[in-house]
Amino acid sequence: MESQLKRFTFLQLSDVHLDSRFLSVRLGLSHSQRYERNNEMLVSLYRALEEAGKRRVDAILIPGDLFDADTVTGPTINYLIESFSRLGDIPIIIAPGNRDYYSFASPYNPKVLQARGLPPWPDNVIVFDTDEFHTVKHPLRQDVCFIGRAFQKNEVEPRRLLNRPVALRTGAPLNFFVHHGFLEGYAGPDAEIADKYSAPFSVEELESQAFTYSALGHCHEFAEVYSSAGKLIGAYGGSFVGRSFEEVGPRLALFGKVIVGPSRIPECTVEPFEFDNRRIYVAGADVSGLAEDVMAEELALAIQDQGARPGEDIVYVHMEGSYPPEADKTTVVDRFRDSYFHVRVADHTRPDYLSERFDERTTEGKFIEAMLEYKRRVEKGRADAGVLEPDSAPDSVSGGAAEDALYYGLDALRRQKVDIRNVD
Ligand SMILES: [Mn+2]
Repeated sequence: MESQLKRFTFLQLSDVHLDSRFLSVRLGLSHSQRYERNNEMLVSLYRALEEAGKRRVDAILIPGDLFDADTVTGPTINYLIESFSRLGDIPIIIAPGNRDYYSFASPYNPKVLQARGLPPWPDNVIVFDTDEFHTVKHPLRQDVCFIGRAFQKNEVEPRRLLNRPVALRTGAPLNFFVHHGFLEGYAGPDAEIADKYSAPFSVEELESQAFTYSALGHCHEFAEVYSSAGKLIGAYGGSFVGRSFEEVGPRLALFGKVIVGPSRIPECTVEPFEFDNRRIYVAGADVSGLAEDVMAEELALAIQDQGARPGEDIVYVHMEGSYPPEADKTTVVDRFRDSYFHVRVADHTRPDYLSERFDERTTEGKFIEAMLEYKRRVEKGRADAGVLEPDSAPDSVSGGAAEDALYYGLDALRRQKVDIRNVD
């Protein structure tokens, strides 16, 4: 019977990265798009909090990287304070991550807010502020505790924090772990990013702890964590909004539910929920040998295949191949550019100059020969020096750069106009 069951519900969201600089660089958004996007991110967050309020969840769990501490603005903090205070007595539990780290200058610090002329965090906001694990009681529920810690700087945390039992000292039957760190075995697209391997832990280490459920942050793909017995013991919600081309498709927050039945063993479930109206998609096409209109069609199809929604989404198109030197590529992208919120093109195509015959006595012929020889020389020099990674010696000329120079030169000779390749 439902009356015999104990229920606990929550909203989990993390890795929102409000006001992160990153948004501007890779996506190539214009100033006004960036402004719009920043506002939309706040609105998406507001929508999530509103839904949590409507559902009367028992808590909101934020396992880190809510904002980027170094760039977050006063108005954004103010907006968070206002949005959180609208939730009344629903507790919001924050475990600061490496981006929203709790330093003496952190906006989480009440003294900083006071100094900046901002209102204090409302009473329902609970922020872990030391790098040791701490336990806090749910303000309204005797049977519930939260355990967490804070990053105190934006640095990799090398320690295995879960390799011994975290002391709960609660006596409460339901213990929620709110934690920012890297789960070994996580295989999302961001798993290989430098500095991701921070505060590492294994499933076994997590399972050995006495937590009912672990709300996890830091990894940017939604991922559930199961015990060896097949029970859900935690989850990453993933990044809350898409900010880069590694964060494609729907971005999620989680509504979670824990039910304790007659067996007294808690059963956890999470339901993903998408709040942001925009998604990022990546599409690519080889346009070799295609006429302009076919090229445009090919690219449009590649974008549609990924599931990008016209008018709403941000699309990254990767073009490769070679095309006839006389083709006018400039109008190709314009045909579908306005169909999406934003289209970013990485153009790795080349005019097909070298497939033509060239007379060795002409300026072009001599130039091509000299540049090909130059390319061979720098590549050999690099190989001799043991430089294998194309990007590892940015100060010296690479074979790729020599080839770029060759094509730019031919552009200039043939067409009196140089197409700078968009190399991201
Ligand atoms: Mn992080």
